[in-house]
Amino acid sequence: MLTVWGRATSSNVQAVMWTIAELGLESERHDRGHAFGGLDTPDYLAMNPNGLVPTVRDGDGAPMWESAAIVRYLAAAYGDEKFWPRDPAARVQLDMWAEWIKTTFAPHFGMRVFWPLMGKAAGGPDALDTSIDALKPLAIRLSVRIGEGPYIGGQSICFADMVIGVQLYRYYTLDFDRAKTPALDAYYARLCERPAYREHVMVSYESLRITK
Ligand SMILES: N[C@@H](CCC(=O)N[C@@H](CS)C(=O)NCC(=O)O)C(=O)O
Repeated sequence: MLTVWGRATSSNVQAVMWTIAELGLESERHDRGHAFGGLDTPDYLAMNPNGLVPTVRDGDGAPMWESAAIVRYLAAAYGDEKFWPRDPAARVQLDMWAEWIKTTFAPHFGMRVFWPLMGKAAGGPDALDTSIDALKPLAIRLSVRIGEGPYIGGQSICFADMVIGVQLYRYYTLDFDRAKTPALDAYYARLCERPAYREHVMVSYESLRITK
């Protein structure tokens, strides 16, 4: 049994919950973070000294944090060869895109586009427009890589899709000027057909809107 601490509106929690669901694993999730609080207690900090979500325990195992590391753990521990290729040379071709979206696309999209559109000060009158423009080549790069897909690794969904796909619900549902990326659009549409994606990733983020 996996225990997950973290609110359903956190994209990092969503990546973990989506992976758990795709792998058909049993889990229980406890709301923590944002309006739920609970990240600064000694007990929580003993599990995750960052005071962030998600935190996960697999049975009596040591607590894990960092969502992409947790996705990789789950994939390696419970995924089949398609979900977690055992050949490092094959796996890195997928993992480099998982790492890229987490370290290149997501920070740019999250901090410079998502949060300003959700009411956070954008840092100057043209900052949001500039950031939206700068996001376009990143989306095009990912779209070219996805190509016909249907998934990042080809015919079967894998661990890297969890890290990549979790970013796309907000990307496609916010109202802003996106790059023309037919292959990425089709990839997102395929993800939206997956029950586990719909349940764990297509979650309203309205409660995160900053109103003051
Ligand atoms: N790199 C970490 C980032 C964790 C993180 O920033 N989590 C956010 C939610 S997405 C958080 O805990 N925010 C504080 C809160 O929810 O109260 C990961 O991928 O797990």
